[in-house]
Amino acid sequence: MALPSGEPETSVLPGSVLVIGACGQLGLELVAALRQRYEPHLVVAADVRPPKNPDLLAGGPFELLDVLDRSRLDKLIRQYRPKQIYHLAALLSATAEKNPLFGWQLNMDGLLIVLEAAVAHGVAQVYWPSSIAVFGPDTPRDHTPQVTIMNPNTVYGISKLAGEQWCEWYHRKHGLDVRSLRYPGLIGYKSLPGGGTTDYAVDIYHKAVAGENYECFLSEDTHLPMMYMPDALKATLDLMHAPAEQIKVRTSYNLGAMSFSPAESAASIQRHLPDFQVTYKPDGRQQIADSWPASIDDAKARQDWGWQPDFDLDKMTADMLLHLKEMQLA
Ligand code: VAH
Repeated sequence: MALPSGEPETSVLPGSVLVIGACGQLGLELVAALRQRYEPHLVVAADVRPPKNPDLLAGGPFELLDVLDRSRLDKLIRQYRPKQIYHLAALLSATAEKNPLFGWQLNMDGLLIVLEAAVAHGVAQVYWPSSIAVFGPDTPRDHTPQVTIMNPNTVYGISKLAGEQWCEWYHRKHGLDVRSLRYPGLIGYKSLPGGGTTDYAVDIYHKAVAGENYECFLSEDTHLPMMYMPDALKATLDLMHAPAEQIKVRTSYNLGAMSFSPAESAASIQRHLPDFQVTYKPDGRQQIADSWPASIDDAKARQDWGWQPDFDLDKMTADMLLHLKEMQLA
C-alpha cells in the first residue's frame, strides 16, 4: 500500500505500534498488515484472551490486556513505548444489545482509558473505529452525508456516537492526534466476525464454499454499506499516515465502498456456484439493520486524504471464494 505522501511502504516507525483487540475480525488482519509494513517485532498485539489460533499472531509480540485495566495498559505503554495505538476492542451491535451495560462500559470506558493513557504517556497517534451504526432510523438512508441527523437506537451506535465526540474533545483539548473511520460492514476471509449485524455477508461465503445452503438472518432486500477487508485496511493505514493537516474531521470519517443486499450477495456467489441456495429468515438483527443507512456519502474522506476503494461486490466475491477454497484445501 503506497503512502499518499509517496513515502516508501517499508518506512520504519520510530517506536512500536500497539493494537488493542488484536484477536477480533479487524484486529487479526490489521496486525498482519502492520507487520508487513513495519518490522514485525515492533507491532504488539494485545487482547483480553489469547487468539484461538496462535499462528495468526505468531509473527510478533502478543500481550494479554483487558483494556479496562488502566494499570496494565500503562505498564504495556511504558514497556513498548508505542507511537501509535489502534484501539479496536468493543462489543459489536448484536452482542451489545444483549449486554447493554457491559457494552457501554467496554466501548466507552475502554476508549476513555486509552485516550487518557495516550495523553498521559505522550503517544503520538490513536486510531479508534466508529461505525455506520452512529446513524439511526431518522437519518437519510441513501448516500448518508458526513454531517446529518444522528439518533442511533442501539447500544453499540450510542457508544460509537459518544466516542466520536470524545475523540474530537481530546483532539481539541489535549491536541491528541486521534483519528477515526465509520466502517461499514467488513468482510474478510481470514477470520470470522463476532456478534455483528452484517456478519451474514461473511457467513454466506463460508457456507457456499462448504457446499451448504445458507439461511440468512436478514431479509433479502436489506441494503447495507459494506467493504472488503483489504479496502478497510487500506483506508485505516492511509488515514493514519496522512499528514495531520489533511485531517479535517476529528469525530469520524464516513467511509464507503459498496452497498448490497443479501439477494445481491447470493447472486454474486451463484455466478460462481450456480447450485448455491439461500433462504431468508429475519431475526432480531433485522431491526438493527433497518435503522442503518443503505449507502454512504464518503466525499469528505476522498477529498481530505484521497480515499478510493478497490473492490466492488463481484471483485470481492471472486477473491473471497478463491481464498476460502485455498484454505479449505490446506
Ligand atoms: C456490526 N460489523 O455489525 C459491525 C459493524 C456496520 C456494522 O459496525 O455491528
